[in-house]
Amino acid sequence: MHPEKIVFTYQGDGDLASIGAAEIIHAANRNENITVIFVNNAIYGMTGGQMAPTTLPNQVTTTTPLGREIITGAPIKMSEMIATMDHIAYVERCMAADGPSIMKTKRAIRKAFECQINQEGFSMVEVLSSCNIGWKMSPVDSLTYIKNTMTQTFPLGVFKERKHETNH
Ligand SMILES: Cc1ncc(C[n+]2csc(CCOP(=O)(O)OP(=O)(O)O)c2C)c(N)n1
Repeated sequence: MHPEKIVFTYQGDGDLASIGAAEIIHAANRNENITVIFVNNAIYGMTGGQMAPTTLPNQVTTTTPLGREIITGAPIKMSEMIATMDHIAYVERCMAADGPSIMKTKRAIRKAFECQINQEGFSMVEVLSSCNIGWKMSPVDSLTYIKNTMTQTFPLGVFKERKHETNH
């Protein structure tokens, strides 16, 4: 409707990987020239800490009090899945766990917006993030959990970077 506008979404994992999973996959597949910031804290935080599709195996949530079992599915790796779409611009997974990782995340988000400004198409930055209340951990422990535990299931890195091409 307004191709001159800068458009971004800011979505949790409950939203992006579950409630809005169909929408994100087709927006990416259409190579919409938008930027998605995907805040993955592995639970539905706002509604009380229920299991999300990204919840880690054996992770305790309010709906998996004994830990997530495989019968409920394995953690969905949205960045890897979306990066299979060859024509999109950029997908990176970062974390917000300490000063350096936050600065790296900032650079990734900047790059994602530059893709959009340069009309290169769909860009997404996944940010592994804490929810210390939902995780029932101290804030400091939850940052350690991101670094040592979440990254085992959700490795950091660039999954898609299409250079020097324009989409439109
Ligand atoms: C279609 C729809 N279903 C249910 C809800 C209710 N709801 C609001 S926030 C939320 C949880 C969101 O979790 P997540 O996206 O992981 O974000 P977080 O709160 O963890 O940052 C839900 C289920 C909603 N807003 N829209």
